[in-house]
Amino acid sequence: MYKLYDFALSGNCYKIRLLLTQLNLPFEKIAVNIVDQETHSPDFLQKNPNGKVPVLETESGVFLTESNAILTYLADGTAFFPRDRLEQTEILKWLFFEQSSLGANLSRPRFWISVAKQAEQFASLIAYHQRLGNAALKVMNEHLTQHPFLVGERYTIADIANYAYTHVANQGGYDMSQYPAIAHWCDRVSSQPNYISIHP
Ligand SMILES: N[C@@H](CCC(=O)N[C@@H](CS)C(=O)NCC(=O)O)C(=O)O
Repeated sequence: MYKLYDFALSGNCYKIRLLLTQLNLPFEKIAVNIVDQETHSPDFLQKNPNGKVPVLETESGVFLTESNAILTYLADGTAFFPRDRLEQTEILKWLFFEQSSLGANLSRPRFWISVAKQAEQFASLIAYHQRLGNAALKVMNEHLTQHPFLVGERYTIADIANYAYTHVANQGGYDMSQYPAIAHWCDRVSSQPNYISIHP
């Protein structure tokens, strides 16, 4: 059985919980508290020298890291990552978009505002990330006015990766009423079979 080194509030960990569940793959969750710096213990650093969750341990004891890389590993050979070369490239484009333009700009304000409750202390960094995050959300919203899902008119790991932090962006002070196409897409994602919420 897979073992997922997991932090419950993390969108990056949620991506993996959601896909494992939608693939009907059983897994054991091992809680790692990032607030208490557990990702920097010598034992954890053996699993991921970069000191971050999620980490997925395979049945043969290999430790996989980087949430979007783990998604491609799990989805390989399934409808969540279709074989077509162009579709795969489009999916990878949205996985890289999430890592380079979206995820951290949504997750950092969310962490400071809703988890650490340090909004005042981090006000200027929050504003910096929100400016970049809004630019990325605008790109997604425009794409989703023309398409029901990010790639190939169907639900794939591109949607899972980008949904994880977008659907809770309001917790990072984002005004999501500016993005109606994203709201409809979130409804389509949450209606998929075997959907689970980010909240355990
Ligand atoms: N690019 C990585 C980012 C992982 C990441 O930032 N994980 C956070 C939780 S969401 C973490 O473990 N932070 C602890 C730390 O950096 O000390 C991924 O997609 O997996």
